Amino acid sequence: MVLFPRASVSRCTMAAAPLALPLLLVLAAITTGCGAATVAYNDRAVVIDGQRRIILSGSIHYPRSTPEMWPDLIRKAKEGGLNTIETYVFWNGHEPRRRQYNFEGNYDIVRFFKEIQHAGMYAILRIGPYICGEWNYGGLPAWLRNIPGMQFRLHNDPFEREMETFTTLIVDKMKDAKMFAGQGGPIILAQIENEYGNIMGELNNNQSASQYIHWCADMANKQKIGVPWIMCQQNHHVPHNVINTCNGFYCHDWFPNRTGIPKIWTENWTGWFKAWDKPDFHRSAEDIAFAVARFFQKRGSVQNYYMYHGGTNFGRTSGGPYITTSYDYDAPLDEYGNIRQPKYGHLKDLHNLLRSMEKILVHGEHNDTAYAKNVTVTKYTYGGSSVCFISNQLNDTDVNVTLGATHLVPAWSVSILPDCKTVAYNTAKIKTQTSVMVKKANTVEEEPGALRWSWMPENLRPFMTDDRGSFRKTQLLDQIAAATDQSDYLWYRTSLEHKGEGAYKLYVNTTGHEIYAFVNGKLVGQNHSANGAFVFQLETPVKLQSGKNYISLLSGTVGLKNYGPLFELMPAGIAGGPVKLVGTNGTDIDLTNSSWSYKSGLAGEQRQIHLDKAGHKWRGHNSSGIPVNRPFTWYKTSFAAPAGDEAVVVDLLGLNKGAAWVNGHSLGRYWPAYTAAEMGGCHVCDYRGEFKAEGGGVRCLTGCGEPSQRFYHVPRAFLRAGEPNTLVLFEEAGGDPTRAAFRTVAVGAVCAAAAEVGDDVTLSCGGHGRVVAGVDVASFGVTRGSCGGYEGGCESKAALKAFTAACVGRESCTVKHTGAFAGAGCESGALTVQVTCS
Ligand SMILES: *[C@@H]1O[C@H](CO)[C@@H](O)[C@H](O)[C@H]1NC(C)=O
Ligand SMILES: *[C@@H]1O[C@H](CO)[C@@H](O)[C@H](O)[C@H]1NC(C)=O
Ligand SMILES: *[C@@H]1O[C@H](CO)[C@@H](O)[C@H](O)[C@H]1NC(C)=O
Ligand SMILES: *[C@@H]1O[C@H](CO)[C@@H](O)[C@H](O)[C@H]1NC(C)=O
Ligand SMILES: *[C@@H]1O[C@H](CO)[C@@H](O)[C@H](O)[C@H]1NC(C)=O
Ligand SMILES: *[C@@H]1O[C@H](CO)[C@@H](O)[C@H](O)[C@H]1NC(C)=O
Ligand SMILES: *[C@@H]1O[C@H](CO)[C@@H](O)[C@H](O)[C@H]1NC(C)=O
Ligand SMILES: *[C@@H]1O[C@H](CO)[C@@H](O)[C@H](O)[C@H]1NC(C)=O
Ligand SMILES: *[C@@H]1O[C@H](CO)[C@@H](O)[C@H](O)[C@H]1NC(C)=O
Ligand SMILES: *[C@@H]1O[C@H](CO)[C@@H](O)[C@H](O)[C@H]1NC(C)=O
Ligand SMILES: *[C@@H]1O[C@H](CO)[C@@H](O)[C@H](O)[C@H]1NC(C)=O
Ligand SMILES: CC(=O)N[C@H]1CO[C@H](CO)[C@@H](O)[C@@H]1O
Repeated sequence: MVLFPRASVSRCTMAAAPLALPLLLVLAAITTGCGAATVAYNDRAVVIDGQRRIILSGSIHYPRSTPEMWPDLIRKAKEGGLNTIETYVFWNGHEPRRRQYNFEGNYDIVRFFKEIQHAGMYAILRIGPYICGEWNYGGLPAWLRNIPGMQFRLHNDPFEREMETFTTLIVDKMKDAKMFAGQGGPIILAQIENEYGNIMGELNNNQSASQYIHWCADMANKQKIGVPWIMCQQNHHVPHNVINTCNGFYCHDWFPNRTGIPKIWTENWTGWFKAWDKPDFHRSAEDIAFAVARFFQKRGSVQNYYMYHGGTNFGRTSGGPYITTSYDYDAPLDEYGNIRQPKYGHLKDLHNLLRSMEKILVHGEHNDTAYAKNVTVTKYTYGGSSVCFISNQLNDTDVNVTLGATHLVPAWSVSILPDCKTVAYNTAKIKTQTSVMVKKANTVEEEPGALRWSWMPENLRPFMTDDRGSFRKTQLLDQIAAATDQSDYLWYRTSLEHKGEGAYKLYVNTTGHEIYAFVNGKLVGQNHSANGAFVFQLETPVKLQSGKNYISLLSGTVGLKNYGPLFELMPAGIAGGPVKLVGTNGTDIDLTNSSWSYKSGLAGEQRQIHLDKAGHKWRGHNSSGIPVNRPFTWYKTSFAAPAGDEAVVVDLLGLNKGAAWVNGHSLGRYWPAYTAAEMGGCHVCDYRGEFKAEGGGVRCLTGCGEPSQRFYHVPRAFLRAGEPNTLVLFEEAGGDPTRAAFRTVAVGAVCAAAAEVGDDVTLSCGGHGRVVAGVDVASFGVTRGSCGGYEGGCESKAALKAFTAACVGRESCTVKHTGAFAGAGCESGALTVQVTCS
């Protein structure tokens, strides 16, 4: 129900004069014509054009999708009940080399904000420019480290100068495009720095850190953007001229540090990111809805989902250390932009309800009453109307609460009563369908083995014997210092004279993330670090020949460190070694201070083999096929784009580790040979109780013991319809590409339940021309299995017949649960239906 008409904010309203609103700190008074909006705030809300607003925002990171996907993602966010889109700004993507900028393609940030504006939504610009974000180097360009005197994120001229230059560049771009609210644009809030509070704590709040955070706030305010600046997770030493905000899984018990500012939740984690050694994290729709409802129950008014769409780490400079190429995040929109049900729909229902109560929530008098231990009733009253929340924070006990009538509030849930009498929403009662997505083959051509491959060896020779490195040093250098992150790979080579033949153990002490060792051109060993264990060693037996011997080491990174105080001091590669040949009889040869020759990147990277240019000599198929399980091999195939408009993925099971490109566009790193760990949370899933991403309380994990990422997103924009497309792989560790296959992502099974007679059951195959092929289950008391594999309970012939008649052959259908469905012998109550789409 709607108690007040939705605040009709005219984007043409002129700014109210500050004096007319004495309680408001009016930050923007830019009234440059039609469309300009003022943005201010008070202790309850962000105030836009004099109206207190609820901000329901979702993070969508523009480089993690393609510009072609943006309008659809933003539209789905809006239809999901959001009114704001938030993004970080990705400095190292925009300035890969100093003063050489990239604002093209998926880095076209202005185009992204214009799409938000076209959709009629607000935007939050989180410049950082340090962003963490599970992004390579936390968003900072690696070249920063080569500037003398550089200390990241502390009070020093070199860092502050570069940070100000970049921040100003972004602000100016946004001003030029008239993207700030005062100019008629969508941006209502901007962020400087990111989660610095944690870092300050770890640095014992030292003076440089404190000066730096105040410098950040002053520098930001100097930019005169006309909208408030926020700082997230900065609970102490908060500069007076910014708003501090909360990040976390729950923020209801958090309040800002000073009065007069609203309660803003910048990162409400919808799930969790994935590392190469980890299974998939899932945050249930019930728990995230609980967290959001609790936040609004406790005076929250600005909340952002991190992430609303996670997306993909395309390109080697996207993903942070050990982060998978998929950045799905278990978000309401999946990696490919499909609606994830029931999470999306369950939150949409909540958003629509909260927005219908906007006026009361942001103006109302409020009263919290402890009904019982951990059971709280909150009443907001404004203009003679009231809305109520009942929260039950007990994690294992349902409670009956009398308010108007008696309401059963399940454990770990919040009920919302827009009239303080009837429950319109309970966070634990999901009415939305569950959709199970499948990866399907469309044509014979997409069956494994159908692709024809050619191949090419990576040319290792130059780094095996002769001396054609870029430079030499009698020291083992860190990879970032030596090569400024221009490639994942850095070659180190040295030589030594040996009298007679000798058997040794080659010992290399190195850091994130992998190492290959060659002696006299022959691969003798490899190793990689386990996630978390950054330092690791390679120990492998080697034989030296009489005379000159060459030791060639290839070090590789999988995303650079992105977090922690002084993370620029964290090395990558064989920083300082030692590298030794350990003799069998105690005679060691220490090579640490030998003359080392360096070369960044692979020969194939320099030759841009991924672009499949003329002149590259690919070797074709012969009767015995192509070499498989051969390290350092390039593979190429051509394929037809799958028909239709569903998302496309490539299944790389059988490959080991490397990188993939389609028509020259990077799909990111692949590593299907990495198996996700078995963890405690693999086999338990209960939404009740605090969600955790670490330690004992982890649950609801899937994909345990399976390849941590098998499918890789191929955006439609990378493909050409009606002509051959090229897939190029660089297989570093040795794998078999012949099993690779293209798939499309579609709704497979759909399930929904009706708790009571009279409830509507709506099922949808999600568009793209998919229709219900059959009704598999329509029964009472289903308890075993999950959607897609329900083992029916007590089957209702009447329900089966009704759903078959209404749904089969249709894209979507709605059937009312009637008393007639409960047949002989079947318990009445919850009815569960499962259909298959095709
Ligand atoms: C603050 O910490 C940084 C980094 O450890 C250090 O360089 C600096 O000397 C410290 N400053 C003070 C005043 O302790
Ligand atoms: C913020 O709150 C904490 C205690 O919760 C306090 O230590 C700190 O001084 C407060 N004020 C500022 C401006 O940080
Ligand atoms: C809050 O609600 C309780 C229970 O209805 C009532 O006893 C109390 O007087 C209210 N407090 C205020 C300040 O309105
Ligand atoms: C009550 O809620 C608090 C805060 O979430 C929690 O720490 C505590 O364990 C809860 N108590 C019970 C009995 O569930
Ligand atoms: C709540 O009340 C209903 C109706 O009186 C009763 O059947 C049910 O057992 C109660 N549940 C709890 C958890 O107290
Ligand atoms: C191995 O390298 C790391 C990182 O440079 C260093 O901290 C550690 O001391 C080294 N270990 C040995 C045994 O030298
Ligand atoms: C690889 O590194 C791990 C961890 O340092 C070590 O336990 C293992 O022995 C190493 N394997 C080889 C072949 O060096
Ligand atoms: C063993 O030690 C002797 C002398 O200490 C040395 O000459 C010989 O080369 C060593 N053998 C190996 C296999 O390292
Ligand atoms: C290598 O050089 C460093 C710095 O000069 C020195 O501290 C170290 O002892 C040397 N190591 C060996 C094995 O000579
Ligand atoms: C066929 O290709 C394989 C693998 O590259 C190679 O080992 C073999 O020599 C080739 N055979 C012919 C007849 O060219
Ligand atoms: C439920 O809460 C209790 C008391 O706070 C706690 O000991 C227990 O671990 C919680 N259970 C879950 C599943 O979170
Ligand atoms: C980085 C961060 O904010 N972490 C917090 C996330 O939320 C959990 C649970 O609320 C906290 O324990 C973390 O400290």
